[in-house]
Amino acid sequence: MNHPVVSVARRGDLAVVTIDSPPVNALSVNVRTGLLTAFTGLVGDAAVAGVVLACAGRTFVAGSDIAEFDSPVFDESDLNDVCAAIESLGKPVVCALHGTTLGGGLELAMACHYRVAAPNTRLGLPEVTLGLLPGAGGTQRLPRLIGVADALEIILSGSPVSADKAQRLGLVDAIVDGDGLDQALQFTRALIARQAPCRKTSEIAIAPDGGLTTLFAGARQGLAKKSRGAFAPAKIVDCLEAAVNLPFAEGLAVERRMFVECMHSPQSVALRHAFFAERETGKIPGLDKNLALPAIGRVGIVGAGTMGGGIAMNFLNAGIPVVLLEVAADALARGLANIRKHYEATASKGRMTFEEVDQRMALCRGSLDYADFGDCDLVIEAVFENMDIKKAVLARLGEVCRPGAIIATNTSSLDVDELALASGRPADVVGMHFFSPANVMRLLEVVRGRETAPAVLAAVLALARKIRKVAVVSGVCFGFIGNRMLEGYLRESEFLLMEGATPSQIDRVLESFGMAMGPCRMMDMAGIDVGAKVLGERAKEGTLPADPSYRMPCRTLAELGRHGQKTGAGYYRYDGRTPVHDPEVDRIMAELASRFGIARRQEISDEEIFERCFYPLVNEGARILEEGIAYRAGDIDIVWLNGYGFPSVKGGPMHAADVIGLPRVVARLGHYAEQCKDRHDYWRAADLLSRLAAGGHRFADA
Ligand code: T1G
Repeated sequence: MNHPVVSVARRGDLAVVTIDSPPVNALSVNVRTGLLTAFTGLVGDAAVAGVVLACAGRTFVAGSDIAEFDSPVFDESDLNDVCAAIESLGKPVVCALHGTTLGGGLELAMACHYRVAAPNTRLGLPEVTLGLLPGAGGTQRLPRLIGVADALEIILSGSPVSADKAQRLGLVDAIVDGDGLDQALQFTRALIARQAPCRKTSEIAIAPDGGLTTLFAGARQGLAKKSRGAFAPAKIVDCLEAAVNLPFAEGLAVERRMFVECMHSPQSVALRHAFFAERETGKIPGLDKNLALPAIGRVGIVGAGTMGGGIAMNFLNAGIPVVLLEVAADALARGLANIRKHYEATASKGRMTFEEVDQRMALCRGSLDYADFGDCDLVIEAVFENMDIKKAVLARLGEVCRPGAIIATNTSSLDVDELALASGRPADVVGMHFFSPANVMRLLEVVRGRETAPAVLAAVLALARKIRKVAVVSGVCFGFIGNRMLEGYLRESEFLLMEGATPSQIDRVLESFGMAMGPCRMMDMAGIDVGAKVLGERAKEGTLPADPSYRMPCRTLAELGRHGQKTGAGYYRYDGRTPVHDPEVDRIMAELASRFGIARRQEISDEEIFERCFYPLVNEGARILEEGIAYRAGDIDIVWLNGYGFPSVKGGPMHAADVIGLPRVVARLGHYAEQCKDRHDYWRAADLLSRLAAGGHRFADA
């Protein structure tokens, strides 16, 4: 009996149950019902001595179908029933694993009696990264197979393990080369030949261990410190404890109950939103998926400073040779030495070998001559953030780069169209805005210029995946998506300082919301002088609001040499890397307030601080959407989740605003427009936002 996504075939006295549901064989309702039908069909089949469960395509099951969690079909059939049908089949079931065996896929595998894996298989239970926990027996079967401590670590980290490690732990019985299905069939025949038992994982006893109480207590303490208010991890510990203290069926019931709690939690809804939003960022409306893309096999970088060096490492890590150019030999030597120092630090922590350090450095060629870019497929400029300097570099690149080579600018705010014109070949130009530290931060804003050729855009998006970046496409405007939205957030944090709030109060409010760092600590880390310089450029261009008090705290602190951590003082004074409140800053803010006639207040509520920092950010996001600078609200969320330390359990600013409710956002914008006697349109709601709120819609619907 054949099923659309699950088929049963016979290989002599063995049956092969194959799942074929691209792209990742997710356990959709179709797959679950297909499996249940297949295994219940095999129960009484005396001609079948054993079963192999396998998947077609690039991977064994990579989990339950996440898209179903918000739909009624999710309850149509329970994966636990499938697992029970497999485990109690009464003849050996062996599963053949390959690719990424994750979540419900690993739970399915653990319900089988034996597991064989291809050498590069990755096995894991990443549910916690979605604000969930393994909901089909994973928290009950894994500790029975590999022990409680290792199970706790794997489930709390959500990180997959290699086939080798899985075999060492006892999760995999054999690693097989070549045709995995053939090997699994042979393995099954050998089991039958030696009348090996059907090992039911649910019946494996967990060895009593006095140390488990300490283990669970330690895990809970650890979570209190580092899980930053995440909901699911604590439930995971509860489930593991249930596995130790309760019979399997009761433990499974505890797990089910807690799984459903997690699934309905706002945190999991937000994390699932981010999962799919991240996968949408690469889908560009109107961009032909079958475009012939220029190959990028060698990359040039202009500037070996902090950004240039970090950018170079992304390509070296991906095995792509780099030509790193500087204007002077000492600057070049310094740049190369910095890259080597980074790698050696990583090697000394055991995260790479010193041999690999040499291999990566061997791919990096230093240069003082633009002509060396002649055989590069892509050249990225990462020089000083100044229009004239960058224009000169783009013009030079326009001359030396071969026809068809891509020219990219790492500007974080300047007009990419103007720079593209300077190259003389604007169709070959695109913005690639990396975030510091560029070798660590996953986000890459790809700026599509007016004349950027579709193949250039598509090639850079494909390259971004290769260097493990999350690429989000932005149109051309000041600050693109992220930095443009940051303006309103920083503007209000600085007005609040002049009105009497302290840096630590403002940072505490945003950090308790979940931001990795509040605005004042962030500015101190990024460098107040850097922010002031951009404001200075904009003042020269006349693009600042006609408000003399606009971001004066930043400009004033920079003038006073208080550049932040790097000068030991900014919004805070620094004792080493520890920020300490500095009354001198209060004095400066009070002085600015009197200069600009800004009323100081004794009490400013946490709610006001949060709303005045967060809502302008959302409002600017709405403007970015209505102008078509960003394609989707989800893209904006991915920018903030991967580039600005926005709390993942909140799903990004646009998702968080949808949860708060757009009518409330509009109402509060109106409230502060009145309270702040808004003479500069700071608080005028974006048309799109007003329209969505009035229509009862969400950004997700825009
Ligand atoms: N459900 C639905 N769609 C999925 C999916 C899933 N589990 N995994 C991937 N996709 C889609 C994805 O949206 C994309 O679609 C395409 O597959 C390729 O994915 C009860 C509750 C497997 C490592 O968390 O980590 O099981 O954009 O672009 O980079 O306990 O996808 O092409 O239309 O990411 O090669 C647990 C999630 C679920 C794993 C492949 N499993 N997936 O990465 O491709 S919860 C996970 C991944 C669970 C049970 C519980 C990755 C990947 P489209 P991709 P990739």
